[in-house]
Amino acid sequence: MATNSGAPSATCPPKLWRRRKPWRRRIRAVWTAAAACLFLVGTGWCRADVELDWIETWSGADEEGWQSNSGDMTAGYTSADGGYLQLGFGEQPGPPWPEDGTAYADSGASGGRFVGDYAGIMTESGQGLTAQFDFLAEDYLPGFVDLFFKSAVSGRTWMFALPNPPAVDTWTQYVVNFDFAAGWSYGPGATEEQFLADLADVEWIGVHVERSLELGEQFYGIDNFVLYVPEPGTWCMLAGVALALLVHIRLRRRAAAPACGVAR
Ligand SMILES: [Ca+2]
Repeated sequence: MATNSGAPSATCPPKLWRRRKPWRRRIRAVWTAAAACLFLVGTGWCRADVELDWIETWSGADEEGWQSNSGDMTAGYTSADGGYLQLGFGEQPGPPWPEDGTAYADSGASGGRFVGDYAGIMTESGQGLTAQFDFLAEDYLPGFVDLFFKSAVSGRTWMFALPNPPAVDTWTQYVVNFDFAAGWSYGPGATEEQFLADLADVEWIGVHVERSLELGEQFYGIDNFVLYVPEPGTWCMLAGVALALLVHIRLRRRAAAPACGVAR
């Protein structure tokens, strides 16, 4: 007489496993996937600090936490052109003085998406990290435009000099690689070893502007600021998709397996 003792056989899994309902297996699969994702975040594969490919468009009707580090320059929201961060210098009585300032994002700006461990991203991706933003000179061409970042590792502020925009009232896109050889420096004696070490903890990143020597009030703009390197984000997305697909395939195969005398 055939019995259902629960003992494993070549065609049927153990009784306890066979008694589990499909919805319980699905819940367990979801918990497994969640644990895997937490593991990936914990080991740095999916970074929680720097958010790659996230674009600050200033479409939320405020400064998104970005601020000016200088009393010479204001950093405020404007709704013009769909919203951007507007940097302003007041009228000077003369003689002209090259006022400057940096509009920066720290851990309190844009959800802290632009600060953290840049070096880790570069190591994991095996490629460089890139910053990109659009810049507008509304009335006058600036004296200088630079990309700055301050490292919490050393306290040093690194600078990358950008070419002046070609014309006023036209948006110019700047793309800057975090490649020491491209021209990053904090001053005499700067080395690539220091640069890479300092990228391990970026305290803030920002756009430095020195005003035109014209005496009149003048405004500049920043928009669409983003950090990106394709590989890490794409890798995690693909890993997540592959994991979900694997779970789905296993569930489908188990659902299609012989019932072995156990009601489902
Ligand atoms: Ca915008």
